[in-house]
Amino acid sequence: MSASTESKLTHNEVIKDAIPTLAGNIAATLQDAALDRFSEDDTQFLKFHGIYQQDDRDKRKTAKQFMFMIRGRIPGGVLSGKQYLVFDDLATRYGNQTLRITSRQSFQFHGVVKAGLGKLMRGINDALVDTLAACGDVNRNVMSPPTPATSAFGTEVLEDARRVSTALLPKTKAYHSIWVEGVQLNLEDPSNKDFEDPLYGKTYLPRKFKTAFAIPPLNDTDVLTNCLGFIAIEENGKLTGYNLTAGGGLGMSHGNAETYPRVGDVIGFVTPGQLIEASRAVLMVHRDFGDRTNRKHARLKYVLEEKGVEWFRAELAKRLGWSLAAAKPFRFERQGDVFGWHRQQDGRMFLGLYVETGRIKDQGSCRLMSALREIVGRFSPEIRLTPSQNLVLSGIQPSDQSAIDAILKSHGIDTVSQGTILGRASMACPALPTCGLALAESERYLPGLLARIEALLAELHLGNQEIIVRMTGCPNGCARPYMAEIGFVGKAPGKYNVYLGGNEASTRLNRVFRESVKETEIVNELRPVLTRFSQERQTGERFGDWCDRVFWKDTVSQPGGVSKA
Ligand code: SRM
Ligand code: SF4
Repeated sequence: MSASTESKLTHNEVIKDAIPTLAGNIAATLQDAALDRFSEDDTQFLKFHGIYQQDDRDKRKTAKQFMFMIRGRIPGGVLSGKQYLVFDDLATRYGNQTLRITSRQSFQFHGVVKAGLGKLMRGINDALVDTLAACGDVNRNVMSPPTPATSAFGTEVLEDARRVSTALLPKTKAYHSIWVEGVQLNLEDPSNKDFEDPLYGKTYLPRKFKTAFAIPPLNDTDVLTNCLGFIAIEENGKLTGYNLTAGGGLGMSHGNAETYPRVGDVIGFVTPGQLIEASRAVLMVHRDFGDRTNRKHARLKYVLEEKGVEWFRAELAKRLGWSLAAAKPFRFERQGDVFGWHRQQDGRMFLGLYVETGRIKDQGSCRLMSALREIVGRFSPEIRLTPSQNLVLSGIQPSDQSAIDAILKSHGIDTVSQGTILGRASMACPALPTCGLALAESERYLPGLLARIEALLAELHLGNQEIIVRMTGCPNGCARPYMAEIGFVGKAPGKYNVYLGGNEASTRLNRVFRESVKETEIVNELRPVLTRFSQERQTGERFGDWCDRVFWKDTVSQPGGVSKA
């Protein structure tokens, strides 16, 4: 690195270069009971270990109360019953007595204080799950279709997702040393002293990297919003390979036109045998061409947008020594989860459970956390977390169905009518009080807002109309609001930008409709548009498609962008 390049690099680049093991001073701080938090630099390293230092924002006015969010690496979102019970126990003992299903099929623990951090991390690893690379400038949790009945080759796709997840893991021994052995990484050992990751190099990626698999016609993983996507291709009832997509991503910043959400491009076709090599090559293009001087402009999507698809194909071919075959035809029709009881390919049953805003908890008469503990303890189903923050219990014997229904019923959950029509198709990010970046409420606010929108829809005789609604507390896009039929993006306390026009297949970005709308005005702003929709829609037409066909026809608002009107 020359001195001039170095001076332009972000601080994250400088510290990764200085400590490529990612060990920082974490082990020493962990053992120092007098400290309630880690240093600024160590908080950056902690992310690579799946840990975020946060503080309770509800309590900021009195004093900063530090706490930790821990995110699992759970490829495809699949856990055994035993592993689930460990997660439940750890959340109860060291967290805030809830488990948060994430929009990438993982679990997050919230509210863990430093004294409990080491024990919680040890517990996760003892259950043969880990949190390595759940956050940080590396490949994150790999998504795979969660529904056991999706297709005959769902298991093959899950195995491929797990292979890719393993192949793209960083190789530092710091994670094992700190969290499993409970000791500082031994820097006398030359393999640690001179460590450089064989795939990522010393400075890892310029930014996070995300990978997902999907099996058409279902796009339940929102595959096109990922840096790297694999769309399963079936020929004569067999999985022959995948169309590789690249350059999707959603994060943006308010008022910064150089940042924007982007739908990935279809690059070409790979066989299952070429999957790992191709994944590594895409990651290396990000490693070598991503912007290391500006973290807001560092995602792979900007490389694709600025250098173009043809350049990207050629760059991949250069690294692979072969060119990707032409992409095969495919078609996405819908996203979303399957709820209630269904038969699996193997004759056993699975149960899709709606989890409001992804939060497994006991609250009032709805005691989902206790119900799951009892069901998993007795019947040991497999647990599958969905990319829409819901849950599937799978591998259940048909004879156990009624007992499971009875347990859920006694905990206030009816498996036949779960949630509301909007609730089931919605997502919200955690936002306040845990997220340090939140500008407005999301998880705590969306359910009440949905009830008000549902009342409006009933008034307009649209009560049976599913509309995909997603909300985030800031423009980073964690609940993928830019793909929703109605997206709410936090702008300031009590204010949201409103987006309209995503589609059911999640292949189209929506557009900004109104900016900085006050909470109290949201329903009033939606009323005229939904009224027109009720009057002008074609038979069976969805709200997002109507917006795209009619409402946005004469507008200058750009997909995913900010209105120029
Ligand atoms: Fe996210 C940062 C939560 C999926 C884009 N995200 C954060 C942090 C860690 C805040 C922070 O950096 O301090 C949030 C923690 C909140 C909390 O208290 O728990 C957070 N993101 C989440 C989760 C839990 C939201 C959810 O409702 O489930 C999701 C965890 C997924 C997982 O298991 O790995 C989550 N985040 C996403 C997604 C959706 C996806 O990946 O499919 C996106 C948009 C897609 C993308 O990456 O482009 C997303 N999160 C971001 C960004 C913007 C990145 C960018 O390119 O600009 C940030 C901010 C950052 O990285 O600096 C962010
Ligand atoms: Fe936090 Fe913003 Fe992500 Fe919501 S979208 S979790 S507020 S970073």
